[in-house]
Amino acid sequence: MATPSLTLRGITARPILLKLKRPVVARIATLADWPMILIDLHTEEGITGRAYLEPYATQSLKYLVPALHDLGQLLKGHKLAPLELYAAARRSLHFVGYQGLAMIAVSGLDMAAWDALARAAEMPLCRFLGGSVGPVKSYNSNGLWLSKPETLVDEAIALREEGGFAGLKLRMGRTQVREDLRALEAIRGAVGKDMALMVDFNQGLHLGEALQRCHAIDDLGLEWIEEPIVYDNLDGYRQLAAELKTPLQIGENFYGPRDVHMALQRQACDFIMPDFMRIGGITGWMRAAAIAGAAGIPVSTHLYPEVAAHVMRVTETAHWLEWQDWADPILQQPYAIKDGMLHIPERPGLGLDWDETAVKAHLMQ
Ligand code: SMN
Ligand code: MG
Repeated sequence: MATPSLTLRGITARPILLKLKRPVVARIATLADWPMILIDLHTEEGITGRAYLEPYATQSLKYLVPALHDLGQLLKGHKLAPLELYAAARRSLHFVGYQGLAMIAVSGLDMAAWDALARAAEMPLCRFLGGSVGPVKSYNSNGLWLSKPETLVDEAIALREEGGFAGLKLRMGRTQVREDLRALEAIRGAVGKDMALMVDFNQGLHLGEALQRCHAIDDLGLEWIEEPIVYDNLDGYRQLAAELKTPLQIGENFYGPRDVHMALQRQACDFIMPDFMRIGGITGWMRAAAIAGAAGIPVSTHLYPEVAAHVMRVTETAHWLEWQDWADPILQQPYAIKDGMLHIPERPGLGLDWDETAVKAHLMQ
């Protein structure tokens, strides 16, 4: 059957609020609630593209939901060509800036547009992008926040068992360096030396502290050290990357593919891990991945595991997918994890269909 050309009819964006099973407790913020925006992109042909955004701050829903509705209005009647929609949506918001909320809204539109096209073609998105359905290497990022070392042991084992994981991420940046070291030691003792351990400081340190603390963990065989300092201090990152043996990971705060280019030109990191709501959805990801691929830089993902799984199948230097099950409560069919691999379902597009009963229970008024 020929794939019909699609025409955008409008966007419905619904804000919901979930409770996290294991609250985010990071140096930079504590979050017990997990706000999400469910996007339905309607087409004249009756196909609906679906994607979600998870913008951390509940109050941001008040700005992002109308922005998505505005984009739907603005682009009504346009052919559903994601690269063209991306450009038009970016242009429409460039007076308020290319980054921040503007980019987050464009990213949501973009993911839903790609989903609609792949649904129309009746293919999983990874196949539509020229790849194949298959497993994607993942680490479990569902927990190990800044809690007491005693509780971390049980949690690390539970997290490993959630899907036979070979990688876990823990957050660092407790008041005292020795508390962080105790936490790391406890987790390493619990899960053994073959487990890949990533550590994330969530931008919590200034450069002086970062130099000390990163050197203090530099001989522990960690998979990477993530965001020790504020995300846009590229000179600081360059210094850290030059000094440390452990690979330095940044990128969840890159806004658009050009940020990848800038960070790599400045030699600010060894690895990158763009986030889908900031890098520009699937369009932004594909461009970012091309830049990293050309530079030989391994690429991991940040949040949005269901989207991540598809694009990692077509990413030249794919590294680790970050697994979180945080969207599972509102999905009809959550993705399956087995032997540390995320499995892409044989469903068209991203395969995200809302469990409307659960959505109703969490809808914000
Ligand atoms: C993170 C940041 C914000 C929300 C969830 C998780 C963290 C990560 O930096 O890399 O997972
Ligand atoms: Mg992080």
